[in-house]
Amino acid sequence: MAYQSPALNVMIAAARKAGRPLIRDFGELENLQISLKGPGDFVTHADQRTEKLLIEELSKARPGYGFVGEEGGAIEGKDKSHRFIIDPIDGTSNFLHGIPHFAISIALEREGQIVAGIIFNPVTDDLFMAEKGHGAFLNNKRLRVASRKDLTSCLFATGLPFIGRPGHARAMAETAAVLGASAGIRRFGAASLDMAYVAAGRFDGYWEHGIKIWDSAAGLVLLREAGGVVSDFTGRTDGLSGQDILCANEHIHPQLLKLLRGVTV
Ligand code: LIP
Repeated sequence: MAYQSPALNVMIAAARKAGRPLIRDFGELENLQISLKGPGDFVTHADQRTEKLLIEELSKARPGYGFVGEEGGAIEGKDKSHRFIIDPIDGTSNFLHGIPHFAISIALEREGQIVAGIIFNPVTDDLFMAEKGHGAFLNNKRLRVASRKDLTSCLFATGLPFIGRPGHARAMAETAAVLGASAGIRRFGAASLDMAYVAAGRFDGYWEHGIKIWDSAAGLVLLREAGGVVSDFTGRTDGLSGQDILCANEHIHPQLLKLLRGVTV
C-alpha cells in the first residue's frame, strides 16, 4: 500500500478534481476537430482553466505555498519554503489531437528540493505518485525501474523538438546513435509520462533537452524513488534545472550518458 502523507493526499485530490472536467473537454474535442475555428483555442482554455482549478484547490489546503505553473508562471507565496510546480496538461499536442496520452503533473518543492510528485492521466486513470523516502507507486502498486544491464536490449523514450524549437540536428544525431545501439526508441509526447514509464520499468531510459521544470519535476522524485538515476547531460544529479534530462537504471544510465555525450553535430 502506498504511503500517502497529507500533502500527497491534497495533491491527489486536486488532480482528480481537475481531471474530471478535462475528460469532458477531451470528449468534446472530437466535435471541435471538424469545426472551422479548430480546437487550438479550446485547448488553451482547458489548459488555463485546469491550472486555475489546481491552484484554487491546492491553495485551500495549503494556503501560503507558492506556485510555478506552465500557464501562469510563478506566484510567490507567504511561505517561502514551499511551492507547487504544476503542469495542467503535459502532452498538450496529444490532447489536441485526441490521443489519450497526457497528464496532470504536480510536484511539491520544500526548501528547494522536490519532495513529492504525482502524475495523473485522467483518461486511463493511471496515478503515479512518489514521496521522498517512501517509494514510488502506480495505483498503489510499488514501482521499480527495469533491471536490464545491456544497452542492446533496452527500449528508450525521448522527446523531439518541433517547428520553432532549437536542436533538430542534435536530436537527429542522438536518435541515430541510440537507434544503432538499442532495441528501439519511442516518442510518446508527454515528458512526465515518459519519466513515469521509466520508473515503472516500461522504458529502460528517457532523455530530452530543453523541457521545462513543470514537465519533469514530479518525474524526478518518482524516478529516484523507483531506484532510477536522473541527471543532466553533464552527469550531474543534484540541483537539476529540470530542462535537460537523462534517466535510466544505475547500469544503463552511464552507458546512455556516454553514448549521448559522444554525439557531435
Ligand atoms: C511537452 C512535453 C513533450 C515535450 C515537449 C513539451 P507540454 O510538454 O511533455 O514530451 O517533448 O517539448 O514540453 O507543452 O505538452 O506541457
